[in-house]
Amino acid sequence: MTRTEPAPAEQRHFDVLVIGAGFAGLRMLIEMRGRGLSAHLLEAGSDVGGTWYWHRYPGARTDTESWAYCYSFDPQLLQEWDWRDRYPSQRDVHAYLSHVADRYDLRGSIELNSKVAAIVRDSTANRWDVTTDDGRAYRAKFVIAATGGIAAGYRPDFPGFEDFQGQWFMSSAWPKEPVDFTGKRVGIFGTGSTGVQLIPQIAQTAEHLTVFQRTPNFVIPGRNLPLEAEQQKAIKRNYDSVWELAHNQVFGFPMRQAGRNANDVTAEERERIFEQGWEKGGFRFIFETFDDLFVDEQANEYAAEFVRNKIRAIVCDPDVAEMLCPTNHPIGTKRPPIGTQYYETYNRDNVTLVDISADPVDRITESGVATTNGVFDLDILVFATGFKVGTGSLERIDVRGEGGLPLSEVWADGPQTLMGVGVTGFPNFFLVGGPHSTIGNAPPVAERVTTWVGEVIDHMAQTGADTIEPTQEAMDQWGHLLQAIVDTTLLEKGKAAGSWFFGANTPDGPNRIVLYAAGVPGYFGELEQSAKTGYPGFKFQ
Ligand code: NA7
Repeated sequence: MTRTEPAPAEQRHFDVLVIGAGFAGLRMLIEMRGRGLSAHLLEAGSDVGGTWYWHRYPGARTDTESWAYCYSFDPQLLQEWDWRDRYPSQRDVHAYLSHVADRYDLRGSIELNSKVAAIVRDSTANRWDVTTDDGRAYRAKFVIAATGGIAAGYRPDFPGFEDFQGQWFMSSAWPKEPVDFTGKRVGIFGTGSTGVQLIPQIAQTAEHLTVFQRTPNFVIPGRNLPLEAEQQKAIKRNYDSVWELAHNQVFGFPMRQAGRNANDVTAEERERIFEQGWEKGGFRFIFETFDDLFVDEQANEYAAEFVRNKIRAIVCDPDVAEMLCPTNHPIGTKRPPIGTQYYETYNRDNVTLVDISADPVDRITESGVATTNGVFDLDILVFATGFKVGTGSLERIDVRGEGGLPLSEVWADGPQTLMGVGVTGFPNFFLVGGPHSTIGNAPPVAERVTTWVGEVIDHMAQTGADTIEPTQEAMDQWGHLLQAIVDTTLLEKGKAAGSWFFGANTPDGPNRIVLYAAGVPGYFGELEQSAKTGYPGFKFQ
């Protein structure tokens, strides 16, 4: 019998291949086209959106105020797009990114349902060969990985998981059809930003919700509201100053520094200021109260105790309240979740909190979860258990640089990059929104990196350079700088509590800083300085 071999797939050639159609990838496609390059984008999902395509779990919403959670490059777009709420829902951000794809006529250059399997360097030809898991083949001079820093979902490997007979869901790959919790006994793992959004939503319809909490977090009320027409108009009139503020604020938010330290005011004044911040809600509680919360332990403890007292005031059962009070890390050293009716949810009769740090999970069973001291019968399990941060999304792809060197080998002990944009041994391979870029509001950061990449590609064209890659020495220095920055803050104290800032949230994580922690102005300054001074630390050939 003869077997018909499939015809080799036709290889399509581009100047630039972008991987991922989230905020970073779409903006990159616009940038590359604008600079006259042939650019093509491959996206694993069946629509654009990235995070805002996959994370469609109930309650999914940004923690950043809508008017700064968007692109700034087109003043017309800023004027024409209307945000409905203070914090846009997943649906609204997805609608925005879909609008962007249509508005700039990007869809013809985007292939959806295209899961990239391999990105392999052909050094002789100075090209990258990219293949999808269904055998489509591409070749490009530049590859830009816009695959997301918080994209590869992590599910703990509990013994017995495969025995579970009920339904289970991961927040990071939620089904398109709504999940009906009505009359169901639901268990959830994860009380980070995602769990905090999901828990109040599930509690509304489930017969019973059991929350398996390992570490309590400092949850700040978001105080989401519809945006009034007048407020929209005022923001649109002042967009220049919105971005001016955002680009100069540590997290990339349009907020001003408080201009005072917690130790410099009386106890009454401090309480009043914290109360005001709590009422304003969201990150304003952190950034508009006092400026020393991340650097002074005493100042941080004032804020932490203020939140604990709020928990004690909101949650009726004092034992449950104490279980919800974080004590093992300073506030902000793990990413604080922003919630809506989060603590109030624990006053419902159909919600039970289980402290699995005191009563650990023994195994998952056919009918639920067995802890050391209890058995919980459940119909549905939900995992909001975080991500393989930074490196996770690229680890799923077989990326091989010069001499066939796997990226997974270079990153075996954690990410190594220069400025979060390039890796030694991977010429003409850029990262955007990946590990080692700054902590902070993702869209402005993605935009800034995008223009840096666009400028450097132009610079190469002008100087006749064919390749760019960082030197090992420069990459090592960047790694040292990231640690030196952390040493000036309290952030290291979050590591032992499993902060994802260090990839310490997964058992095989790097346990060292995966982000530039000096924030947006410092990071933008590094990019600007690099461009102004001829890209030191990068080799051009
Ligand atoms: P996070 O913030 O990493 O939270 C993950 C949660 O899952 C957190 O409560 C973890 O507890 C919990 N977790 C992780 N592993 C386990 C195991 N093995 N058992 C029990 N519980 C576990 O992820 P999110 O999705 O909430 O948020 C990620 C970012 O997305 C967020 O910061 C925003 O930037 C947007 P732990 O605290 O580790 O004890």
